[in-house]
Amino acid sequence: MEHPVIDLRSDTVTRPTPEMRRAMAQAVVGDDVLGDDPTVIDLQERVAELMGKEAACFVPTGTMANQAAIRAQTEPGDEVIAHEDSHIIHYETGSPAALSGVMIRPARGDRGLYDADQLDELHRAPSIHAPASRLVLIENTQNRGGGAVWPIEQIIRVTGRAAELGLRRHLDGARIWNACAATGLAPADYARHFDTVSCCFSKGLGAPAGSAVAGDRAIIARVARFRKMFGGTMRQSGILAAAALHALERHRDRLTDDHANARRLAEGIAQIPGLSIDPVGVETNMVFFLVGPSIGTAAEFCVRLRSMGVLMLPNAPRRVRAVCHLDVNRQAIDEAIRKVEQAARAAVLV
Ligand code: TLP
Repeated sequence: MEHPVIDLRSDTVTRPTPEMRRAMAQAVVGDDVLGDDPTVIDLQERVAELMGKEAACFVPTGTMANQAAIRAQTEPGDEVIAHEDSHIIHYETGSPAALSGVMIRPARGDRGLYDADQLDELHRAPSIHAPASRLVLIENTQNRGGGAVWPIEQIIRVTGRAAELGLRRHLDGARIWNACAATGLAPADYARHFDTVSCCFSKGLGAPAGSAVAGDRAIIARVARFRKMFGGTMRQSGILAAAALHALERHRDRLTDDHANARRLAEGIAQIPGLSIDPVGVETNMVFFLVGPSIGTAAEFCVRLRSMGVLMLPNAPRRVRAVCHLDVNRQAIDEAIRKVEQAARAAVLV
């Protein structure tokens, strides 16, 4: 491609910084399947501490984190309540059904959020006929909801009601770091309302791979067992854990830069005829905008943008997603706004 590429497809596209690579190269490693990789042990202890939990388990991906947590807390025939726009429904290849044999009962609400009344509606009384309601899932930040941050009061209401109904609670915290950066709350302020919490190091934090699940010792022992069953136990994974530790120490504070860039991008896009977005809805690093009929479909618009060196992803027939991250600075965002404007103008002229 003739232009330098500005890749806004996801915050997963970041490459490790030279300092991160150095930390990886210098990592002291062992065999984590045998339980003696010191850097993995350090990371798990650090995550447990940050989340205010007894233990944590390092896993290769966010998907495995969620799926091992679901498997550890359910039995086949159980039901999990999750928002209809949640990542586990849309992007985890049907694995709750395939790996845990559970059904998902979708909750509804704006921006991927729902409230305690949904639990009263969706929870099933014990019956010989019905699936057993077992687990409630919240995603924070909520990806398809626009990178929305759950208000802590709403989390307290939903998880409080879940506890009253005897349901376990899992937080898909792939981007919990963004939620913390946006609100100033600590990870433990969120985690204390859940039995298990997953988090990712390979998204906004910029590590090449890795996620974790935190919880009490008994549940994390089960998560580790299912990690093994699902094929996710690794050997000298201290190399990856070193990247995660580096990211936790160095890349959390800067997430507010990504949020400011996302807001700037949204404000720029809001000025462009044929595209629509409310910049006030951009709370974290994700920007979702609508493509009007004069421009074509979201997919066509992304193809045109790609030819101009800007990568974004169509997320629905008329909806495009752009995500800000470590590898795009403010200048790149300003350049992206110019290209989006050119692409929109060219589309209208066709
Ligand atoms: N999300 C990816 C894609 O899968 C869509 C992205 O580009 O946003 N929970 C949430 C909320 C996520 O957004 C993701 C990844 C995951 C879990 C899964 O993480 P990975 O990709 O590591 O399995």
